[in-house]
Amino acid sequence: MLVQHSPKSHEHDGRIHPAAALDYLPEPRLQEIQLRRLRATVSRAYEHVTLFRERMQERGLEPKDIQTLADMARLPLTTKLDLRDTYPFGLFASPLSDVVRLHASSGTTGKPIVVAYTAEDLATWTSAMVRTLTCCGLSHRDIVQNAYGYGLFTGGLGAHYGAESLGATVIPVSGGNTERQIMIMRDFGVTAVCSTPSYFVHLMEHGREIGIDLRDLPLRVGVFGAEPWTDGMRRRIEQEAGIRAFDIYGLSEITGPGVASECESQDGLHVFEDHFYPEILDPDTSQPLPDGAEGELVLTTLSKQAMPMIRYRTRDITSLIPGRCACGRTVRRMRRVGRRSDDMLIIRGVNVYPSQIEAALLEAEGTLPHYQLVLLCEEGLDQLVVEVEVTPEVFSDKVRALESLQHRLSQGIERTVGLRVGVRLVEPQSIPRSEGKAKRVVDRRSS
Ligand code: DLL
Repeated sequence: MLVQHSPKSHEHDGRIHPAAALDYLPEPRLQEIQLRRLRATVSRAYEHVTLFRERMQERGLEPKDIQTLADMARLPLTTKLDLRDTYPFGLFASPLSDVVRLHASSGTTGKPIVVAYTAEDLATWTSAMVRTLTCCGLSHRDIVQNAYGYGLFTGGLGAHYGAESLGATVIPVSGGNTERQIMIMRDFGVTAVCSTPSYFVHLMEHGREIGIDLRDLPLRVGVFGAEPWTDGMRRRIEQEAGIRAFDIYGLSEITGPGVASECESQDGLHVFEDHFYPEILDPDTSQPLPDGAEGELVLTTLSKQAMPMIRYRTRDITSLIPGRCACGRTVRRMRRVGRRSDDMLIIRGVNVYPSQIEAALLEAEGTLPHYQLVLLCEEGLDQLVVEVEVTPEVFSDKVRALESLQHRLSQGIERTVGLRVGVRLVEPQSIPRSEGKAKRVVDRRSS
């Protein structure tokens, strides 16, 4: 039986969650809060985290030297390597008896990194997620299908507690079991889905296969993050599902999802900077860059107890957007993260990022947003082959039509990245689907 459809355009009834009011603080008040919290965080880390204290001492710094927000630049940077070197608990500033939750992020190599939360940290995280979901236009009236993975990954539980605290109805379905996801979406009258954008594309596709067009359902919002995705991908999703798709950003080391979120303006992501202080550094020189300049995002947690992170190098490349957002929120915005400093491929001397390829592929009609970059080694030279699925209609076309599409894609990529790469059009469904973060790069150089 179908639940009564609620209207697609869904009005707030004016009930704003108290946490969301923090997005509108006047700037002087915000800075006062930031400075007070920064000083407390530095003192806490100095007192309880050996690595941080030693690095401060090497610089001849003491917590009392941090007098203004500008003094942040004097503090030592922290990297993922520091987390690995102190595995598992070496950066904790609270005794385990005060830690109520651990998460871990596997990354691509070696040991996972472990992150810890006190009860207060969980409350902070939840309130940041309430603000995220409010930014995406959700309220207590929404029925939220949470398809982020539950477990050590922070996406599932982060979105779960945020949506519950907002007062929404949460369906903790987790990732996977695509058939059941579609059934739930339809039968429960789901109005919002939280998932990675690539998994949502898979859901849309599966819906189509079994004759369900998401545009006919009450679904109206997608809360998408955990991996890079382009504006081209957003347009495809919004059009094909009849929803508004928002980008949310976060990382385990800082808290999980809930660090920054797009709002109704879809013009950059508001950073919840009373808790997570952003800086942009030149990735090579580590010098601070001005607003508007692109560089590495470095974040400092201002409220975390169990595991304060001071000037953590995220490796994510973005910029802070000068000026105020049309939505009225006062917290600053960052551009969406299109790439990481470590996901750059160097092919025949040219720097290539997967997101540039995605943007070029999505400009052409006839392709599906499923693609993979395959690295090969031919005659001692690295080669990149872009495999992209084509629509069933195109796939059954004449060879000449396929060749022409292949040529257009190859030219489009060459225009975007300045490099001629191989393009291989593949059958629908031939690229592996992921329930979480998509794997865009496959390295076949040694096989
Ligand atoms: O991916 C937390 C998260 C869960 C964010 C759900 C959003 C939604 P990690 O597994 O630690 O945490 O991975 C963090 O993922 O440094 C970025 O490189 C990437 N990332 C996260 N959100 C975005 C985004 C979660 N919106 C790493 N756009 C980060 C681009 C993103 N990259």
